[in-house]
Amino acid sequence: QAGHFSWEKYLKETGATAAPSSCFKQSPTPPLNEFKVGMKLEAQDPRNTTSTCIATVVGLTGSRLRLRLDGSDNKNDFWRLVDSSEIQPIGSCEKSGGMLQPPLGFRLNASSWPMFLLKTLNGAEMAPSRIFHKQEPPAPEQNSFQVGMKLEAVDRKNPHFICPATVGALRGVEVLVTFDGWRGAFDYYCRYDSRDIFPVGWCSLTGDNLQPPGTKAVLPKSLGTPTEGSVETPAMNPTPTVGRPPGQRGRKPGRRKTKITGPWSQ
Ligand code: MLZ
Repeated sequence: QAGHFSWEKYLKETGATAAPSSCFKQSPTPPLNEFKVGMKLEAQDPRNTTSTCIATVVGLTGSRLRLRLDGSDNKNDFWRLVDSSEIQPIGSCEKSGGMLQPPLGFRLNASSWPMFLLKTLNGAEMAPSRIFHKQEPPAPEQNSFQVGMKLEAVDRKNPHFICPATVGALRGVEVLVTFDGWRGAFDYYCRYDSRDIFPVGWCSLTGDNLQPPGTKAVLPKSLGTPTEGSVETPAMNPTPTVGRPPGQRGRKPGRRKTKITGPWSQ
């Protein structure tokens, strides 16, 4: 299913243009991913960004790593580009005078952290420093996106997915990322230099898995009512994406309908 989406045809059909790669804070040639499942590294705790923690690579997808913080559960995995500044080799934290912290939601008693850390690192397969990328690509000088331009973007509600998207609006240094075919349920604003947005063709270059656009028609605001006659795909999305207040659209919290399986799961 995913393999059948063609940007070339899609851009023709929609008469849209791709955002030029100079708009993005991404490397023109995607960074090589030489990590292996099981390798350990240091990562910022996404839920507590002042903490540096130990993480294990639990999956690989294109230029991204699926990471799990050691001592955390398997419900809070997160994805990072291999050239992210939020990951570094084990030992970096100590070198710069810091201390490794337990993740938010550490499943043991806080007092057992030092011993847990010792055991975790003992005999661990540490990702070698040479496979890390020295620095993130530079950010473009300004927000040069334009409304209507197409791109590929991480679905932040389902961050294992990268999906076709369109710039829906501009707001200073921010861009509104709208997901094609999903009627707004997954849309978000991000900075123009966010690491979650990529030029058209990124996934095919990196081997990441680009999702096809959704099948829900976006109607003009004046016509959009909870009963609009759009193409529904009940198997994919049994929850209506309109008719609930903004901010509560999309999947209901805590009720994931899609079981995540695939090359990214352990
Ligand atoms: N079918 C799932 C995932 C939707 C992904 C949309 N990405 C823009 C759901 O409805 O939650």
